[in-house]
Amino acid sequence: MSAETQTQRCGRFITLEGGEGVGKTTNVGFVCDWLSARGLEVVRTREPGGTPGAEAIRELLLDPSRDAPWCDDAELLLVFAARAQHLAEQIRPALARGAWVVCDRFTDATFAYQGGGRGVARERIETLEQLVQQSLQPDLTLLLDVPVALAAERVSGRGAPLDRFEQEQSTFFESVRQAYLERAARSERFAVIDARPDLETVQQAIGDCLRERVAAWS
Ligand code: T5A
Repeated sequence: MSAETQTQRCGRFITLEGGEGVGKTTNVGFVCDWLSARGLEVVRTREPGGTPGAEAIRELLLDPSRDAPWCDDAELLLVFAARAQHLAEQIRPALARGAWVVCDRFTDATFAYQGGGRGVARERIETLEQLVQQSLQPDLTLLLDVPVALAAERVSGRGAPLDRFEQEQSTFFESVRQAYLERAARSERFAVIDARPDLETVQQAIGDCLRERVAAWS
């Protein structure tokens, strides 16, 4: 753990990541329930969003009815503007008081979507990551991995209107998936969960992973 994390916070920070429709939102609930059942204070949140200001930026980012698309740098800056507010108002205070924060997406999504998907250089993202987060990183990132075609079936199965990202082509989502998997291969912070099977099997795997990691932290 970094010097900052040792001295300025005592809660744990868990993120769930993956492409569209892999089951993050469904399983954030499972992780929160798992931790709450062990008597921990849990804060459930998401990105982009998590605070009123960051949720307003989320609307700007996801709105499919915009006449002109955001340029890549504007999209990147909006993502980090939302994150700065979220960290200041929600995540850092929660961690400082000892709560466990469970977040549906965080900066790995920026490396996957803006980096892998849009082609923004990794160094540009890292510069903003350093500016906004300093040394703060998740303690554990559950990467839910599903082939793009299966994830698309799950998204369309929900029958909800598609947001601006969900309207991208499958090549975009293949690049996003690849970027996530490459990132996960480079860091022990990640646990890659095969999210293809039925929900019960996926949640068994997530529970096993949580048991192992939480035991290692105590
Ligand atoms: N973004 C975000 C960036 O570009 N950069 C960033 O830095 C950040 C933080 C946010 C968008 O913003 C972009 C990425 C995103 O496009 P979002 O709402 O957080 O949007 O992300 P989505 O992926 O769009 O969220 P979804 O709700 O669409 O997908 P989930 O949460 O992965 O999937 P979920 O849980 O809703 O499940 C989808 C369906 O599948 C079923 C569920 O019941 C549901 O119907 N399901 C399963 N069915 C069978 N078997 C299983 N194992 C199943 N698991 C779930």
